Amino acid sequence: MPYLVALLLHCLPLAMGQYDICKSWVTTDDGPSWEFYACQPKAMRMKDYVTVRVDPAGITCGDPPERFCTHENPYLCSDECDASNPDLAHPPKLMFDTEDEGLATYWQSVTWRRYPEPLLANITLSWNKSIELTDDIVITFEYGRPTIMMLEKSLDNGRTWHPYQYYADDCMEAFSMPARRVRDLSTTSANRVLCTEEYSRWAGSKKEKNVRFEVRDRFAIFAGPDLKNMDNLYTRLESAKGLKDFFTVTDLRMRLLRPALGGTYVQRENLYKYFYAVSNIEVTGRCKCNLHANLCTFREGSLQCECEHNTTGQDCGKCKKNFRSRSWRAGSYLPLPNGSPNACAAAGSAFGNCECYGHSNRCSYIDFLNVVTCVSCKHNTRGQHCQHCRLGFYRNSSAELDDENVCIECNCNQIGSVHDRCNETGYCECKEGATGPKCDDCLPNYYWRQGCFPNVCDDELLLCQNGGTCYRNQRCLCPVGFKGVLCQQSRCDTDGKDCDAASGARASLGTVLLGALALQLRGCVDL
Ligand SMILES: *[C@@H]1O[C@H](CO)[C@@H](O)[C@H](O)[C@H]1NC(C)=O
Ligand SMILES: *[C@@H]1O[C@H](CO)[C@@H](O)[C@H](O)[C@H]1NC(C)=O
Ligand SMILES: *[C@@H]1O[C@H](CO)[C@@H](O)[C@H](O)[C@H]1NC(C)=O
Ligand SMILES: *[C@@H]1O[C@H](CO)[C@@H](O)[C@H](O)[C@H]1NC(C)=O
Ligand SMILES: *[C@@H]1O[C@H](CO)[C@@H](O)[C@H](O)[C@H]1NC(C)=O
Ligand SMILES: [Ca+2]
Repeated sequence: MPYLVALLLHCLPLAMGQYDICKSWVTTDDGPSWEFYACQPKAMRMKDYVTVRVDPAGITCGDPPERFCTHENPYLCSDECDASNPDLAHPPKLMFDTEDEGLATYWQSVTWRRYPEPLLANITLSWNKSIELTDDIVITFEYGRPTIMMLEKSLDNGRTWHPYQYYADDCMEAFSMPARRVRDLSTTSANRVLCTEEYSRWAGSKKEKNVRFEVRDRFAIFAGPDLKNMDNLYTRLESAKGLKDFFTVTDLRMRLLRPALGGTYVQRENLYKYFYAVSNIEVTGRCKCNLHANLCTFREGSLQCECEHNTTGQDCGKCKKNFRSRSWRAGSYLPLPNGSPNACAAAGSAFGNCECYGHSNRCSYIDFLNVVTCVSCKHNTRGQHCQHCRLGFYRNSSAELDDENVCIECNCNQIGSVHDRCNETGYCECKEGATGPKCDDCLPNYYWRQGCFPNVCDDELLLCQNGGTCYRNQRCLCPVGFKGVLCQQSRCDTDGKDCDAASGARASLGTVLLGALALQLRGCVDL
């Protein structure tokens, strides 16, 4: 029975198509064991998981209620949009509902009654998850497709936006770009952003409703017209720089820049027939899981990969804790047909037991020591297993050994410390008089001036005398007539000339001081 299960699982990759399973239990000569493969989730209807935002405020019709006409019947304006009436309202969510046969439900904008001011609307779709497109984006417009619009995409949850495709009935006029078709692109230009005129010309509002972003046509450049040769596409996705990212989005934005005109000119006398109405936005794609998951589920309001290969994160973009003996890598479509899982490895399991805690990808054998050692330890680590911190760094006690933040810089004060090394708790070795973890403070009775120096004067033991004042513990400012470190010495003691000069300054001194000075002066004259 176990053999049968093994056999069944082993056959699954073929039965289910490429990259559908992440691992299987296989029997080899050494007995049964797990085999791992690159894997990806199935493509899904992404409109079911999207959040939408329509800008600017007030662009949705019906508040206040408004009548509108159609291009087919421009003078019979009997249709009404009223946001307060569910039967007549056209809110954004109707772009993502499931349509009943034949009855389109749609979001609708206000009419172009402010012409010639442009009628602009942004429809922004957000998934809060990277998605890889697998089929065309199809936007369905009731009552005519815009004559100018633009598709933009974001790869970073809406922080930055990039043009994806331009659409106009005249590309040169609208965007100063030549009109091109995706079908004419080549293998080297498969990810070019272009302007197309295929979806903007007037063809009767009932006839051609769809605006496409042609994912299949771009895939077909590599995989052939019926996408039969997917192996070639997967090979190219691995090797061609930027090609995978071109089909990856977290957000999409349709910038509607000019509505359908139904003719060459805007008829000013009947502006109620110009507006946007979108009944459906179809986005088909799969969660981007870096080839480390074959399931993607909707949890806590967002899509999340169910990561295998001991990876974790919304996109399986990092290794699980304790599985960081080498750096994380995405799985690869190559070699065909099962790809490489590039699984994260448990501590101590890879590289012939040379553990590097994820700080190095390379080990080397040192012959004369007979040891295997990690090479080029990153993140300021060092040692045979990158298990120590480099000199000038100390161990972050709240981080695991395989954490990128495991080593913290000592940051010793260059002047106050003996060298730039510190002990295991980050304390630097201080020069005389300096203190603090980084040696940037002075001990009591020391003052800071390009290092710590013993106080010359203070308020306690080293008092300035004879009315002198202590300047920043560095020196006494002595009254005229006194000198010495603490102003303890009269200038007259050594040099009679200074005494005369001092008498001229009497007026500027306080009375008490003056008395003392007068006494001293008298003594001086007596001599
Ligand atoms: C639409 O979005 C673009 C940025 O992608 C912004 O510059 C523009 O002002 C927006 N237009 C409206 C009508 O909100
Ligand atoms: C986006 O997804 C992340 C990861 O699942 C989640 O933590 C975050 O709350 C989500 N943000 C929003 C706005 O839904
Ligand atoms: C992931 O870790 C588990 C538990 O240690 C192990 O059984 C499994 O084989 C690992 N998977 C891969 C792909 O390395
Ligand atoms: C220490 O490691 C923790 C856990 O990784 C991190 O959050 C913190 O920022 C690190 N501390 C410093 C000072 O780098
Ligand atoms: C580091 O130095 C400080 C200050 O000298 C000391 O208090 C601490 O115990 C030392 N830590 C270790 C681990 O030696
Ligand atoms: Ca609809």
